[in-house]
Amino acid sequence: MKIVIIGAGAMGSLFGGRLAQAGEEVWLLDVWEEHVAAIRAHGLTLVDTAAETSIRLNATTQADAVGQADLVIIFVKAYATQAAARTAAGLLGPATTVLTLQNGLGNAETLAKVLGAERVAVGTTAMGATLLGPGRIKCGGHGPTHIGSFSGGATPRLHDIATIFTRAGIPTVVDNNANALVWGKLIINVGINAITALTGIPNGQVMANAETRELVRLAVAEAEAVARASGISLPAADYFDQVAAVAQATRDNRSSMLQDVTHRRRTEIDAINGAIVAAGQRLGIPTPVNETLTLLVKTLEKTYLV
Ligand code: KPL
Repeated sequence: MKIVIIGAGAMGSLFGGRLAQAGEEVWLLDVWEEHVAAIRAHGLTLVDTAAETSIRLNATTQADAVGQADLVIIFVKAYATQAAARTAAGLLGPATTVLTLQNGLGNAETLAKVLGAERVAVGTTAMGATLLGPGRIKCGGHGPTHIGSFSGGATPRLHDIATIFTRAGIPTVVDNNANALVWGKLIINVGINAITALTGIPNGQVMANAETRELVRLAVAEAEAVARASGISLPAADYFDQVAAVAQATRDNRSSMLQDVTHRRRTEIDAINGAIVAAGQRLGIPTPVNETLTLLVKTLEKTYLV
């Protein structure tokens, strides 16, 4: 299968590396020239507890060098989805599937508007990775990946994609309720990301500390209320417990939003806590804690973004 990954950060590179190792034709497409140049010159290095492996795969900054894809995986930050959709449009063949495994709400909707809902698939992944530097990725957690059709229709090749991912060491199942899984993952990010970004603590400390635990409880309760009012039947009964479990499983991780503010990058706050606020406003559900977290993260971003 010819697979193009748009957004070759830690997770995009991890997926690309594993799929290339399994013999798939993989292209990494990213605007970060040093990363692309390092991969072209020395291969992509995946650092695992057991070993360091160098993998040869295609990497480019130029979408027009890639050609038609069977599968396009979108891993860019949520605010870059619109641009990624336009790039993906140039890679489509008659049966190309476009899969979003991004954080936040609204990515699949953005892709569907540009590319057509029937070819869009959504998913969540509990695989973990950290970018060590150009061309170097550290493998992190090894959890399941769920994928499903966005429109509920017959998105091309979903089962083949799950088989190929699983064979490549990315255990994947097809799920008919993938949109609800996206909401479930969103609520976990609502509970962890902004709080860690504002306080600088690793994921594990979020529930260990009484004040941040209370903030998680309030932010997550608001998000659950918004999900219910949106007609989402969430896959788990209690997201406070879910956040506790994920925070414990990823206790040494610095959340993606904490990494963003540390490196003075734009965050995904609008697609996470901000998305809960926006949906709450539409549905008449108050979300004061998510609103405060959103405003604080935006204030922090303004101290370093021009
Ligand atoms: O998805 C994550 C993120 O950091 O964005 C969690 C689950 C919080 C793990 O760090």
